[in-house]
Amino acid sequence: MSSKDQNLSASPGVLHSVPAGCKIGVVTAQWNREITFSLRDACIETLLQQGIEEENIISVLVPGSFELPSGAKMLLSQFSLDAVICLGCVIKGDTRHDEYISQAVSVGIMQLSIASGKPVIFGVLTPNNQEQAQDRAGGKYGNKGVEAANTALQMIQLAVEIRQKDKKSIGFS
Ligand code: RBF
Repeated sequence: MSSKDQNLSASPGVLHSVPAGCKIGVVTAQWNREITFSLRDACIETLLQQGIEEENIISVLVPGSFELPSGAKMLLSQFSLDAVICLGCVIKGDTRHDEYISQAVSVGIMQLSIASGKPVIFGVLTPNNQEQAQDRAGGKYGNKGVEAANTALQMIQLAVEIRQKDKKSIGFS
């Protein structure tokens, strides 16, 4: 399904209550900042609305999307986080730079997530042009920052659910 068929600000999953004291990292690329700062603001707003406390949201900037995985790794090494959200926007240009960056970032984020055992969320737009980016950063297709925040919260809930199943299986509650 393309983002044209789905408003990015509408969560596809069901959100229950977020566990108290959750700590979430947000890493934002500064390239195409008029887009990425809009993703970041909508992302943080969604986390706050869902009950994450402001002091438990650690937001940092990296130069470009290529640096998102290393920025996320630095945050995970320094803080005890429940999830990290990576936000960026890689716009197609005259050369194939966008393919190299997008490929490296998506693989880097996935590898970090698996290696760390923590959800690391891919909140990166890969549009063909500025207009497509704006459509997905608060325009007609919603805001990918909201989708990324909701995805992080759903993954945190999954971790809680799995811990609860484990407690039940060894005789607790
Ligand atoms: N970073 C982005 O986040 N989005 C882009 O659209 C983007 N385009 C770039 C185009 C070129 C030609 C170059 C050299 C870099 C671009 N970057 C972009 C920056 C990249 O993610 C990274 O910060 C730099 O390559 C330094 O490692």
